[in-house]
Amino acid sequence: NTSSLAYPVGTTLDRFIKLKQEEFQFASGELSQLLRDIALAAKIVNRETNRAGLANIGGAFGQTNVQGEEQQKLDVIANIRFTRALTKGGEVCAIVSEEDDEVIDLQNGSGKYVVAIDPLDGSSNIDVNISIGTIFSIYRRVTPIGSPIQPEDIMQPGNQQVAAGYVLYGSSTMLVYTTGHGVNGFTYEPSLGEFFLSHQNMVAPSDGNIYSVNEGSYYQFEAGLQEYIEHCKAKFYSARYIGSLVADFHRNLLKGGIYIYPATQKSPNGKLRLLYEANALSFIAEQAGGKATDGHGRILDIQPTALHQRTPLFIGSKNMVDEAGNFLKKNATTV
Ligand code: P6P
Repeated sequence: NTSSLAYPVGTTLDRFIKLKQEEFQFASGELSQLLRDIALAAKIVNRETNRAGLANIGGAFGQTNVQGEEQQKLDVIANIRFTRALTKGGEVCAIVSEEDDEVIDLQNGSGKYVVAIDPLDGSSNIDVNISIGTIFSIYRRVTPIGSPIQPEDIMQPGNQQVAAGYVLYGSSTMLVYTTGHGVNGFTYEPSLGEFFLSHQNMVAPSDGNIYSVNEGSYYQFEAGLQEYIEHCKAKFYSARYIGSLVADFHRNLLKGGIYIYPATQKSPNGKLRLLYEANALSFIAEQAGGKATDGHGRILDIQPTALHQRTPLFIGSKNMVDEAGNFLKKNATTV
């Protein structure tokens, strides 16, 4: 299992991708190039994010996206930056973005890959200077290269991902990704414009004592989940909920913990989207030895039926996700 190969900390992302490509014989390097394209866009969005307060690009953009959420200017900028980088990179034939109602067909006859992306998740946190993130999934198209994009190219279950990752624009900016051979984290050094390997072969603790859920919705939760939350309190777990999925997920990945966005009366399918939030983080969680379900079944096995469909999400330390699932099973009732 070469994912345990030691690479010197200080290896740049570019060098790491090249070394990994040699190990795994990526088809002729297109996926490597695609990962570099994403990293480039992340560096640009990082710079825009850091300037948001100064360059009068914070605050609402005045339009709403497909979710009916007020688009923040940075949302729009991030969407443009990632879409442009992926278009210019030449490896992608279609993009599914939280910010676009329809699939973006890049009309790229040689593009092998489909990218599903949330360009800037948690963007309501921009104006209050809380960490935000980009989340992305990469699939190989299933219809012949060069032919028109078909629904089956887009509506693939998460277990078909060839890569997935997130960028966390936090106290430092990190890019964390997997190609199905373990999870590796890179920290950005703005003065050098490089991501450096800082978290090699990340492993999620199988247990933890952090639970992340919006308890303001407690009375909308099904009985089993209410019982699980009482169980967490009885065990003196720590409640940590930033309101920014990537930040909560990343902390729980490192320290152990569970993040829950469940079905509620207001959101019977939860709030998070399957294609460009849950699937990517679930792939990463599983590659790090963690687990991700919708409370009952494996997220990665869900067959998508709608572009922006939502799913409940229980994700993080394996034993905690299992335990929460047992509480739900014991009290199975409809919301
Ligand atoms: P609530 C941000 O809008 C987001 O998509 C996630 O980043 C975050 O975890 C969640 O929604 C917060 O939602 O309903 O608890 O405010």
